[in-house]
Amino acid sequence: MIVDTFARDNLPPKEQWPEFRFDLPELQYPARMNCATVLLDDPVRAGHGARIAIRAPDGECSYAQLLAQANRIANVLVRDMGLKPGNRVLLRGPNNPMMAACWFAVFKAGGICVGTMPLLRAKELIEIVTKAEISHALCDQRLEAELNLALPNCPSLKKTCFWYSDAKDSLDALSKKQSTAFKNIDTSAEDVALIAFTSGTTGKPKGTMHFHRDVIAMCDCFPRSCLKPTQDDIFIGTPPLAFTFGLGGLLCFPLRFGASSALVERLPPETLLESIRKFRATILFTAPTMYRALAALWKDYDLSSLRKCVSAGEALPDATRQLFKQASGIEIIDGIGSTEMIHIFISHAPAHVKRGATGHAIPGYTAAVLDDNGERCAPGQIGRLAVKGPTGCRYLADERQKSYVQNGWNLTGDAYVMDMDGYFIYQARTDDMIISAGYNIAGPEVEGALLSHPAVAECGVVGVPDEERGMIVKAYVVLRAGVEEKEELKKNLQEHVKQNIAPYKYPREVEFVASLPRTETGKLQRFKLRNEGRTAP
Ligand code: 3UK
Repeated sequence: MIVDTFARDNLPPKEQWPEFRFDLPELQYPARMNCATVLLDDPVRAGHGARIAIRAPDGECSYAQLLAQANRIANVLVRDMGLKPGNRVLLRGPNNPMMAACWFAVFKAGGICVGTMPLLRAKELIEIVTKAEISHALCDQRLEAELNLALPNCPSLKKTCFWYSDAKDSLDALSKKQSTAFKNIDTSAEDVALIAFTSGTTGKPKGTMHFHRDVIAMCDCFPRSCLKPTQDDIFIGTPPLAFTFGLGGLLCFPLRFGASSALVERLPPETLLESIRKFRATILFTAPTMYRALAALWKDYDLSSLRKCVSAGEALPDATRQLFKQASGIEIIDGIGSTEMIHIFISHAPAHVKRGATGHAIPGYTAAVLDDNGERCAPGQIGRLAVKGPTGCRYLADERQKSYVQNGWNLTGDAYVMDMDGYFIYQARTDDMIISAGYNIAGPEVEGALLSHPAVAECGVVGVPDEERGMIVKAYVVLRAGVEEKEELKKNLQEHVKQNIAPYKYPREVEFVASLPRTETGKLQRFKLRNEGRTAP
């Protein structure tokens, strides 16, 4: 069925794959499956068509309507744009119903989705289009300018179509002329369905390849064991669909459980709270810093509909967990996931939370903390986090496959500790560990201590070079609105850290800043803070 074998041909050699495990009854999948059939056609066929699938500020759309629209777009892709199964399709747009329909249209036509964060610039688009040899693009009209800047340097990209546009050849106009029926391509469960580029903070982007089966497996692991959604749930959140955290939480999970998703394009804290209220959302997906911002504004909104909150993307400091719980009464579900693993693999149900811990390996996954020789560390000893399960890392033509996958394990690049009860406790990214005067210090632990001080809104802790100690701990601190930047407060914060964690970890330098550098996925860019430390007078 697959005509264009580029993705298959560029999978890593089998001996470099992680070990895949399908140890649960719900992970026994047929040899042939198309994830769009499972998530969209099947529920409509089963009589679920009239239920709402997507809610948006300008209206809602049922499962049947979403299916019809995805079918029309699939017809445009195949009949007007000449898409062949296996071709890569660039998807660009904010989270909205048309974007959702496009994802399914590509899956249905046997194409491979390559979602891109709305804020990416031409240079980054060129890298992605070139690396994945992308031939087609579906793009929100409002992002046209940046894509056009990239096009002259993207020779493989032959066909582009824009939506939310009045043009005669817009996706809107072309799809209206097409039939609402489409016969999905009969893909193998092991055909590549999407290539997700990592939001990595440094280096050339890596494309991670995921099969049709992986899309369904991500729905059958974390949500089933920790989130337990029902068909009445209304999902909402901030991650873009191009980030697999968002693709799962805001599109695939709701559909897998017959529920609905409220897609809102831009969600600064106030808009997010207003949208939760308006849509009566019940499940929220966002990043730790957003939970801090929400806690401060909570009392001004009626948020009684909200039942469950998921945090991922970076470590959830316990201070943030407690602050949010005081404001909302809700125990956040923390989960670590990665683009390579497609979604969350260590997490917890709200009732099994342990302060400071990410949780246990979720059913379907196995996790371990390994030392530099690949042996398991004793409980309490810091090592490298390793996981395996039904999903795993397959980079598109990339030497770095050998460092992410070793001896069948996926090594995420995180330093972790396992405690006596098997809880996994995050320390830092392995290359972010600070070594000061011979001591190993994890920046996030110091950040956690600072965040429990009432004057601190946000902070980032890194090691900066120091003649005497090799490195010293430096904290960049954003103060809460209304708090004055005083030398005295710096001393105060240092004292506060010494009172809360081992005193040698306290930040010898504290600098007040207006904001911290973050990626579009909410991650602190520590390398930028480190570079700043180097150039400071
Ligand atoms: C870090 C966390 C501590 C960790 C992601 C959920 O973040 C996602 O994917 P990325 O490829 O980054 C992966 C890395 O981010 N991280 C993520 N969550 C946590 N660290 N606690 C957490 N809860 O360093 C990891 O290796 O951008 C998250 C679902 C899908 C995803 N793609």
